[in-house]
Amino acid sequence: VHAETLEDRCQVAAYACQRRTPLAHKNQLLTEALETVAEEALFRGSEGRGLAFSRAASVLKSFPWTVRSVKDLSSLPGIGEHSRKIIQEVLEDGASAEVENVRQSERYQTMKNFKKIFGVGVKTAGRWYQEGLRTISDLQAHHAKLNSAQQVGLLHYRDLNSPVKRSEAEAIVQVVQKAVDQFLPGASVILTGGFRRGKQTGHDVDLLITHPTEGQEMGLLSKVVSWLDSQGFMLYHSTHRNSFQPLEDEELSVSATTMDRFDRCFSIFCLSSMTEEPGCELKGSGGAHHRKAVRVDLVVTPYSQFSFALLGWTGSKNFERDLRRFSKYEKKMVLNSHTLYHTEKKIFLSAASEEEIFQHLGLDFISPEQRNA
Ligand code: DGT
Ligand code: MG
Repeated sequence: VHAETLEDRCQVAAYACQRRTPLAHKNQLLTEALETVAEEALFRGSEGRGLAFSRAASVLKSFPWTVRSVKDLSSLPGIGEHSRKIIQEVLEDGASAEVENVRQSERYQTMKNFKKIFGVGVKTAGRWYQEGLRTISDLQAHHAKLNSAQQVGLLHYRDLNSPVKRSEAEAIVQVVQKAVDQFLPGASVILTGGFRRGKQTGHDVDLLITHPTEGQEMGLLSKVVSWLDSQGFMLYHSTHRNSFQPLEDEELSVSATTMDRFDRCFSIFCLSSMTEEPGCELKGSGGAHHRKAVRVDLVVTPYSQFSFALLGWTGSKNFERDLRRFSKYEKKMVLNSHTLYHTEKKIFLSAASEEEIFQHLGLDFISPEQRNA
């Protein structure tokens, strides 16, 4: 047994699912710079480049110290030449000219604003930009270009781009639990996504619904959504039986049989709340009625798949991507939000908890709060 050197202690594992990544980390300036160029690459359709910058940022998020010099990077995996150059510029000059150019560019700013509309992805935003559209007002003037989801998105642009608070997410859990209780007593509603990783705000609310008796959950989602709609809780909803899997890299794309097959509903909730603040419209009545539009994803999962769904929906995206890459390249297994399949033994490995999935993969358990890769 050799004495642990400083270098050993600084050793950073290659896959995000082997690292502990807290929410608050020590290299914010660097990760923001890298994430800007990552986003810009995705806007240009360069997924490989985007992924490379995003991975470099993710590695820095797990690093226990503030990087002071590019020499500190020698023990870090996954940081390519280009990322290194950007890091060096930020360290030496306080900013990277390349990153600042991206931030100033009309195309980047426009794409970013368009992407903030619910229902708008890189392709749509890019097409609108090509057509000469630049502002949200331009879009309002060309309303016909928008599909129904995007029209609702535009209508609630401000609300949907103001952070969802934890208290708001919890209020939505209560509402959905009340709906679920009416149709299937004993079913649970679980808050996942960034909130489960300890974030205090999010861009949406990700909810899993399950029941301990396998099969009982079938048909539940449509009843719950109809009820929520009838009670005025829904501004928009779109239910899918077989959702498309945006997470997969090209190289990891899996056959239709292993894609997400949960009942899933993308929705926009109308959250009402009474405020105690004085001076609101309804003076003397003790408060005012406030309404806020909030993005909510509802996913129903059979109990036998719940652990996989929980692991898959807790994120972060970088953590999920590396879990799947690690499974495939290091373990010859296919992991998704339903199952874990051993491709050589040709068997499905069941799991009653997230811990068991990590065990199957030979990984140390990483708590949700440490999955902020
Ligand atoms: P946020 O909402 O901005 O605070 O951040 P997150 O981490 O909650 O991100 P979000 O809401 O986009 O997604 C939550 C997690 O769910 C994400 O880390 C990966 C997973 N996820 C998102 N979309 C899909 C999907 O279509 N299928 C599967 N299996 N997982 C998904
Ligand atoms: Mg989320």
